Amino acid sequence: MNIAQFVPEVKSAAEVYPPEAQAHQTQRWEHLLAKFEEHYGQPAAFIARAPGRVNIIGEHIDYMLFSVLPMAVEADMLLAIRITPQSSTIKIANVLPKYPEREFTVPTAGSGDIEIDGTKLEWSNYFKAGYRGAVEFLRRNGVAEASAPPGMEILVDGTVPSGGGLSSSAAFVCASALAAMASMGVATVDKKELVGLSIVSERYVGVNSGGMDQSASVLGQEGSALYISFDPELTVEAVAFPKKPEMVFLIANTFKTVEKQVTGPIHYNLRVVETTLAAEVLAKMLQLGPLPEDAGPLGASLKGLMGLYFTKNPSEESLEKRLAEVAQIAQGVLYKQEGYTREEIAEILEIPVETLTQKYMTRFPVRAEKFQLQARTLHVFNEAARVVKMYRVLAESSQEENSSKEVLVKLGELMNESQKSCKELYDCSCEELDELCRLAREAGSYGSRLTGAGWGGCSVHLVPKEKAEAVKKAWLEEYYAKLGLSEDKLLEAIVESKPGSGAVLYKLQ
Ligand code: NG1
Ligand code: MG
Repeated sequence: MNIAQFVPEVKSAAEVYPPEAQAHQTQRWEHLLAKFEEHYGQPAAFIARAPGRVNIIGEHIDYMLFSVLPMAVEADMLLAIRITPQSSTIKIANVLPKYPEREFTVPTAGSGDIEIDGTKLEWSNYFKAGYRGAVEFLRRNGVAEASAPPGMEILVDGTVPSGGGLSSSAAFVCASALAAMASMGVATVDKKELVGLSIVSERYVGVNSGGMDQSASVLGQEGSALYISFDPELTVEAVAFPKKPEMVFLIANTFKTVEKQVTGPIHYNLRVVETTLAAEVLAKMLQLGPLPEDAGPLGASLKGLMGLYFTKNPSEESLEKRLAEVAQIAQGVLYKQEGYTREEIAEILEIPVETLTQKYMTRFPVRAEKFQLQARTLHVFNEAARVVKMYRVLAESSQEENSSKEVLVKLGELMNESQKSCKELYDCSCEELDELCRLAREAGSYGSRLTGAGWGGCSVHLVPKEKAEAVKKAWLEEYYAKLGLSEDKLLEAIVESKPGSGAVLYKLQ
């Protein structure tokens, strides 16, 4: 399916959430609007809303342009907004006092970009990033208001845990871009444009992000997971999980938070560099010629490499088989299991080390002695194949009224294999995530894995409905009890998640 949809304007909170959540969410929206008026002395004119997401399978492959299978969740970021045309100041506050109120001046066409220091952990950076992306987008498209945008007053209420793997960052960036557009008089926003500009925006915050989170947040559909592809263009297909036998997705937070702004150089941004360099090294060693340059966050991608390989070596095999073939080739070519130094990579690519550093490690710096090209590449190709397998199993089982338990077992196995690969090949799990997965499986989960970037944050579990209580009990007694959590925090620990709808703009009369 191609995306030619616009972000809808809704008339009430109730339109956005599943029936059982509507009463509670309506109260939350009303509370936000009341707080807004109390804080700024005038009523708000809009609410921009964008949800978090949970990734079911396809981890760390979006930035290599392979398809992923996430779903939007109910937890979201709400921005209540008033436009202040007489002022050139944007004020942004949060219902949670731990996020202090901030103020900055709107950028006019001559005044340069809004400054964002991506090396600092500052909550309003995410707003600024989405805002800046929207301004740049509108200027490119000749929207007059974008050369001198009006001031705004904003109050934020978010229920997506931060640093928790449910992508509070993308939810915040997408909602902010939407808010910015509303302030500049843009009533209808093409979803695909919003996704595209939000991906670029998130990179202003210092993370060399892929496109999964922003796509899921904007394109979410109630009741469906999303099969999202990025190449050759962004497409999304709704996929349903079997209704029978009954199953639930449980999300369990490790409460180990990871802030990518801080750990990027040894975790997330480093993985983007490793996989990009793996694509370059493979292209060189296999004498495939130059890779397509405009694709991944740093240019080359493993999907681009694979495309080039099969252009030169045409194959009639299925996508899974072709992925297995390139994985096998990569294993042989990138044979150094201890990893590659900068010098070794520069030599293979026949460029000076300085050029290598400048091209791949300057805008998003990384710290590493050795680059693990083989292990990372194997994860990417195999994980991409698991996504395709899951998609096929789901497409086949959705034809049937009653699918069998074996279908759920198969889906669970794919999730378990994904976790193993994230841990062993991608090195992005941690003890806490492993422990939550182990406890869940022992209590009856079919499939358990980390979700999002990993190294902490949340885990996701496919659990037969009748085992859900047992799994929760095991976590509470054997994991959460040790953390000494407050009651509030404990309530946030485990979420039973249903696929939710995507970003919207709520216009008050
Ligand atoms: P989280 O950790 O949820 O922000 C990140 C990336 C995704 C994707 C996953 C790993 C950002 C904004 N998001 O998700 O694009 O690469 O890690 O699959 O960086
Ligand atoms: Mg994030």
